Order: sequence, then structure tokens, then C-alpha cells
Amino acid sequence: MSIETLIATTSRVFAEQFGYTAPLTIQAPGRVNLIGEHTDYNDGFVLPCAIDYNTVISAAPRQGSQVRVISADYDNQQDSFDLADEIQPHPEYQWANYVRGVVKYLLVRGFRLGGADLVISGNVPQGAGLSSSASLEVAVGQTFKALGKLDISQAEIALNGQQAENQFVGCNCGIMDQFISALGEKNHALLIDCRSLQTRSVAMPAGFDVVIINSNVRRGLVDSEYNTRRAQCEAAAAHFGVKALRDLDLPQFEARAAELDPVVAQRARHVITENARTLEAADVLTRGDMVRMGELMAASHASMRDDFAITVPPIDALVEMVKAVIGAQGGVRMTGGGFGGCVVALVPQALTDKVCDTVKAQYPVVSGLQPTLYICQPSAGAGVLE
Ligand code: GAF
Repeated sequence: MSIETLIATTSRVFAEQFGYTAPLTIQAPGRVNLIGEHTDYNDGFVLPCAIDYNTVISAAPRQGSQVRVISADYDNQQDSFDLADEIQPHPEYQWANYVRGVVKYLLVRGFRLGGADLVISGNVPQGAGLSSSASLEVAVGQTFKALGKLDISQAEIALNGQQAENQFVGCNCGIMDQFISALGEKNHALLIDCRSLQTRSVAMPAGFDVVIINSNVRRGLVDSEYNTRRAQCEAAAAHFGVKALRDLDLPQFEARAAELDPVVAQRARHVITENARTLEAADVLTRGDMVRMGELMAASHASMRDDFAITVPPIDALVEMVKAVIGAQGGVRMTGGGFGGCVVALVPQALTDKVCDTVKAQYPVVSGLQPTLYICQPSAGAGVLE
């Protein structure tokens, strides 16, 4: 489904359900992370790009303080709440909590909001580790910015979305997903320093496709495993007396790693080595050295598998399958939070068809599952559509 189809859907449903035409359409993209996994909440570095899969909102201001929201993707379920009331979680619709949470924290931050009518639809695959929730949070923030002409930066829209996810929805995620959805750049990845929130644009190399393969493994226990990893990283940082694992390099860590619980030490080693790989990857990608980029992606995957223990056998198998086709010319690794989800590959365009055919033929045999393949364009971040 293209963004044009999403726009057509949200405008049509808006007209049908609310009885008038929406004056505004807003989009926010999902993302794929090229390297830098589980580093964001350790104040570290990430290198994601926004992708051409989006959440789209048709929107209009309305008199008073009522917000009415329809999800076109959930049979036009409708939520409504009042800005003057204490905003509480919706008793039934999880999708509505991303809207309510974002609105609540915009109000907490002191922004003056007016009533609104919204219709939402998206094509970011859900539960695949491509940040469908972050794109919804950022799309809602962007919508209220546009409706109320709010003086809010893209970075603050991202931080507000993260706050909604942490405190309203209840997932203790870092800042990467919301940040890249708000600030992505066409044909570029973004090196994000998750402590200072400074960014550096990194041009994507010509002649390569960004291929995402969804393993379609059902992701169980993701939130609890995520929060466990986070706690282990924080325990390691506390043991070393540093604010975050970002503050340690490998020699400093190795000198005292034996003092840690062995599992905690493995988790910390992943983060410390991943930060170094991510910084190098930004330089390597800038130079167009795709052989080294492939090595870094392979090392990242091995570290997620062996030290951070967040991959699963079908994902490891996908990585090996792709590697067997592309060899040293490009890279492949699991992307996102883990325990299923997707693999990302940077594939020379001449080999893209072969990668897709190989995965379609071999993956069902080893996993009993069907893969879904997406060939993505690194895309711009959230904004109002003309
Ligand atoms: C999820 C989280 F939301 C991100 O903040 C990040 O930690 C990622 O997992 C792992 O790199 O997408």
C-alpha cells in the first residue's frame, strides 16, 4: 500500500465519518536501524534511516476541547476525549493510547492545544521492529504542531513521543525511533548521539538497496526482555561508577569485566563494542567502503546473538542466507529490539533479485514461516503533506 493510498483512505474516511473535508494531511515514517542496537538508552550512538512506510493523519481543528480520533486500520474504531479532563488510558483500544499519551504530554509540557478531528491510517508493519508506534506518536505530535502552529522543534516532538511511550503506554524504550521518525532525511541515514541529541547526516551509498526482511516470528516477551537488558546495562554502568555504558571504552571495561556477573558483562560488552562499531560505520558509509560496512554489520549481528542474546534461530538463518548471496559486497544484520522482527541488508542492486528469490525459497524450509520483503527508500522525517 503506497502513501498515496493511505492519504486517499484517511481523506475519504474523514469525509464519510465527520461529514466535511480535512484541511491538513500529515505523515511520519517508520525506520530501519542500520547499526547501533540497544545503544540509545545507554547514551550511545545509533545509525538509522527513516523508510518509505508511514503513518498518515488527516486532520482538522474543531471548536472546543474535544478530540475525536478514528483509526481507519481498525474498522474505523473511534475514540474521543476532552482536553480539559485528566487524560487516562483508553480501556480497550491500545492504538488510542499512543494518541492520548502524546496529547497528554504536550499539555504537560505547557502547549495550548485546541480540539481536533483526526483520521489515522498507516502501512508500517506492526510488531516487526520497524517503529510503527514511534511513527504514530510522531505523526500525532506533528499534527498538533500543525493544527495549533505550536512552537515545538522536531526533537521535542520526538522526546514527547518517547515520554508517551515510556509513561503512558509503558514501554521503556530509548529515543532512537521517535528521533529518526521526526528528523529523517531523504537518501540519508542519521548518526545520532543519544546523549547530546546531535546528529550527522550520512549519505547512503549509490548502487545499493536497503532490503528489509520480516521474519514474521511472533515476538513474545519483548517488553520484559527489553526491560531486563536495560536493567543489566544500568547495573554494569553503576558498577563502574559511570552515568552510562557510553562512558566506557573496551580496554577500561575489560580491565574490570571479571568483577561483574558474567551475563551482565556480556550485555555490557555488546553495548560498548556496538558503540564503537556504529561510529566507525558512519565514517565507512560516508567513504562508501561497503566491504568494511559489511564486516561491521556482521560483527554487530554476532554481538547481538552471542553477547546480548536477542536474536532467534530464524533470524540467524536469514542473516546467513543473505550473506551467502552478497558475500563481502554489502552487509546484513538483525535490526530493532530483537526476539524476532526484521533483518536489514545493504545489497548491491545487481543482487537484490537473487537475495529476494533465495530468501523466498529457503526461509520457509528452515523456519516453517513465510518471509515478507521490503525494498526501502531512505526517506524524509515527519511533516505536513502538500
Ligand atoms: C526498540 C526501542 F524502541 C529503541 O529505543 C531501541 O532501544 C531499539 O529497540 C534497540 O536498538 O526499537
